[in-house]
Amino acid sequence: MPAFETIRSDLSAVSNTRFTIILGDITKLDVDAIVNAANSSLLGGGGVDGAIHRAAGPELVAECRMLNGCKTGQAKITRGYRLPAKHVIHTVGPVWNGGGRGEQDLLTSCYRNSLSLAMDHGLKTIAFSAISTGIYRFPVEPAAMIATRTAVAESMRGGFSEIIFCCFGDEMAGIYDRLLPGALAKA
Ligand code: AR6
Repeated sequence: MPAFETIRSDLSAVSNTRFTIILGDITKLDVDAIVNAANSSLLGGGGVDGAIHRAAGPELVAECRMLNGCKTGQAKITRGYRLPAKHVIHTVGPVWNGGGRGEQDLLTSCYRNSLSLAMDHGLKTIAFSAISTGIYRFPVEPAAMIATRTAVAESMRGGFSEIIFCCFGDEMAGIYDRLLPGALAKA
């Protein structure tokens, strides 16, 4: 079985960035940066965070220890160590508490700040995990809407050759596949 499968790949006419939906394990992707759904300690955890730390090796947590954590909605960057990805951007998504506590704005900030950090480092290819949609319980459809719309909007600032949405499961991939064309059309 392949480590990942491309579901859709569309070139944005406006920003010249390719937007790709991949089904599979983000730790296998050979890109400039993968985006980790971290917690505010940045010292590892379950879900995709655990998978990334396991694949990157203990050097990753050693570098993370020097970062003094990260606030919800913010992002910090490290090297990728034993991962095929050159860097890891760690962002802390909001815990879903019904939607009345600024969760949507905080999730938008995660995507915006991750892309801005990548841009500051001159990175061209970036793959996002579906921030907050696992242990933090953010509903998948609105989360995917925020992810696709924010990434398309931020790509207008230029610099990215490819932005990947890495989906862990068919249902998630199907939702992104349905929403991405609309986000690109609105650009
Ligand atoms: N590759 C791609 N996506 C994955 C992978 C993988 N290997 N593994 C899981 N996912 P979660 P959160 C998907 O729970 O909701 C951690 O303990 C998963 O299916 O990893 O932001 C942190 O330390 C889901 O769609 O992150 C925090 O404490 C998505 O990644 C907390 O969980 C995000 O799920 C963060 O919770």
